[in-house]
Amino acid sequence: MIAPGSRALSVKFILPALKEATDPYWRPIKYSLFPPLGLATLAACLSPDDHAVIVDEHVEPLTLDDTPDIVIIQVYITNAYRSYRIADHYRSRGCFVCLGGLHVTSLPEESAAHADAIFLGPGEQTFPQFLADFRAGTPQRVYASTLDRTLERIPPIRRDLIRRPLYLVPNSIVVTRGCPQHCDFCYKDAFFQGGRSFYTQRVDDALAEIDRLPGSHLYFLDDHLLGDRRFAEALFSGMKGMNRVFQGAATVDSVLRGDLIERAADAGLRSIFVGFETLAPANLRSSNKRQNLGRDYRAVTDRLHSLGIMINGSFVFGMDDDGPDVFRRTVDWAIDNGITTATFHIQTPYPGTRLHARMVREGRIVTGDWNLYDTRHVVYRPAQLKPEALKAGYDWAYREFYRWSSIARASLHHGTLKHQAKHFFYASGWRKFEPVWDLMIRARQLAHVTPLLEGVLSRVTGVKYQEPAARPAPLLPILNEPNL
Ligand code: B12
Ligand code: SF4
Repeated sequence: MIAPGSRALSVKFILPALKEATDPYWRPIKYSLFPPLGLATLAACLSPDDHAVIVDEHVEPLTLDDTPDIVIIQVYITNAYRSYRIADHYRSRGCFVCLGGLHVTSLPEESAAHADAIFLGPGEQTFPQFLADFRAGTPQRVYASTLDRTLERIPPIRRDLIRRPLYLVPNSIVVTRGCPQHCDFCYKDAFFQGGRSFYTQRVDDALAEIDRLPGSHLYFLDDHLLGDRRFAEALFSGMKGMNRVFQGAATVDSVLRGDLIERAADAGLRSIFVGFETLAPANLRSSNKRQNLGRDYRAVTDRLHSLGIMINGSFVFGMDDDGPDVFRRTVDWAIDNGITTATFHIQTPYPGTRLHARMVREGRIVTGDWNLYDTRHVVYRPAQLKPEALKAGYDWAYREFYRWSSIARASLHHGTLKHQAKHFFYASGWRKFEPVWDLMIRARQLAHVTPLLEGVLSRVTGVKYQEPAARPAPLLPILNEPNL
């Protein structure tokens, strides 16, 4: 191993690609969407003299014949095996290898066998500590993020290390960490164990970060952009006049509560990822998705449509209350309610989650092959469905939702021609023109798509948000529902 000291370090940050790069489900466009923000966040902790490079194997080749002082690898469950092979390779070349991320936090012992140091939880506090230890010649084997988690006073993310032309959405951004909810199937509680599990940047820092991003389009990758009302209100108020259009994610209840969603729309929110997950209350109860219980999903879609916000609905198949009719019911509901794009998942018990612990207790996990934990394969025994029926129903749901006739039917849900056209082009562009996307990616022409995307995300309603005192009447009766 190279002896550490006070000299400048060479550090290679790697996001390994998954095995599915070679399988029929591989969709280059999905993996050319967002740059590796987590790694760019860590790179900001280096000294100005250090030399850093970020390689995202989803969009560029990874060369393995170098010998940096430190190799940092981000491990998701579906790239875990590839991550370990790369880690073993660099360790055999004498490099110091650090593994971190969601999968390492879930299964530290498995990962530790391939690393000189492992990192559990978010890295904003542990990585600088490691760098100091490494320079002092005393790196530890395990760094666990627990107390004093914060996004305050962290240096600006190293966007200069991101090769923007390789991504459709180079302006992705995260201004919070975690989520205030506790769904049993979610990675969140395990990853943030032992400390705060939902916290935000300072609003000024978030606005400064937005200001540094060129163009007008932004994609917030936060788990729940509306999770902290005060933060979100201040953020949206600061964004007014910045001439941005943006996309983000939030929960069903947060869309219905108060007037945050109007403020978001007014600041430029044009499309939102919403975790509907299931239409069955029993499933919501058994997965502790309490924030969705008793909520009127239709009111959510109506409210978002009235504000001209497109909806990417997330739905999970194979929960214990799901029978053979779940696929047709869910797809029909999504189309009938004008959902713009849908993300379907086969329920996947991630190690570290309460769902996984329950499935293990009940003896229902059928494979520990992490490559299959991609929400497209059945890795457990469903309660009511045969595994083949679950897989077939999932495939059917995607085909059915994205048929031309279904896209047209869902588009017609909207009142104006402009709104209908926007729905139609966005939904079909995302799913129906894959060969064109592939060509653009290969020709490194993704930057030319951004203006198109910004055009599609332009405002379709004339509704402008007004502060409550200036507002003559509620925009929709539902907004003033007292118990929401
Ligand atoms: C953007 C995103 C994607 C992008 C990935 C883009 C990219 N280049 O990273 C795309 C669309 C490709 C994607 C695909 C998938 N995703 Co995804 N994705 C996300 C999302 C929404 C945001 C990631 C992000 O940028 N976070 C913000 C940054 C700042 O945090 P971070 O990346 O975690 O990095 C921090 C720490 O992890 C840590 N860290 C990470 N690595 C290391 C290494 C070291 C050494 C150290 C010190 C620290 C450290 O420090 C960083 C700063 O705190 C997350 C949800 C989430 N909120 O994280 C899901 C998420 C990561 N995805 C998930 C899944 C399941 C998938 C898919 C399998 C889903 C599917 N059916 O397609 C695929 C496969 C992905 C793969 N590569 O294997 C799950 C992962 C579950 C798990 N246990 O692994 C998540 C958590 C969503 C969820 N709620 O379930 N995804
Ligand atoms: S609301 Fe979403 S991000 Fe939050 S705990 Fe539930 S699944 Fe996870």
